[in-house]
Amino acid sequence: MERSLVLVKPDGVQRALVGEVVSRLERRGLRLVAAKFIQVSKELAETHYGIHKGKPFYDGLIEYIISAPVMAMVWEGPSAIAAIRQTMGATRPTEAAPGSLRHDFALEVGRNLTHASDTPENGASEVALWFKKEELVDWNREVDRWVFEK
Ligand code: IDP
Ligand code: MG
Repeated sequence: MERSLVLVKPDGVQRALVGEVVSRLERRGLRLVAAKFIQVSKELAETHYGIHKGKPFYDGLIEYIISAPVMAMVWEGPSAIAAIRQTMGATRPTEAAPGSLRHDFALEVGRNLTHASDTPENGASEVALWFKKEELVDWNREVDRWVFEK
């Protein structure tokens, strides 16, 4: 079972797309583990996007992510990393597959609505960065055996 941090970024919140993102992940069969609606601090933004420091878009990216509240979530499932990134679509909305969120709702890379972890290892470390252990809910979803093979 893999876990991913998922963010509905400020543009997604402002455009009232939180429900759309949650709905698509729920319908996919992924399981919600944690959620909180927060104003991101500059410190958290810089730690989260540390890998992009020095790139031309870095300053704008930090400004973007702290410009308004975000919906931060943890979702899990088998192959959750690949599944969620597929549901989000490619980083550049004009390259995102038709039917993906970024295809259906976005135009520009700097306003691409969501974040999802890119590897299981980064998923684990991003979940630990954004959530306290006690915020992660361990629950039994009755439908799991009809969604997960094992
Ligand atoms: P990802 O969000 O699909 O994993 P990354 O390459 O990790 O994409 O980049 C992180 C975020 O930085 C992107 O989602 C996007 O918001 C922003 N970003 C990436 N490349 C550019 C760019 O060329 N211009 C502006 N923003 C960018
Ligand atoms: Mg990334």
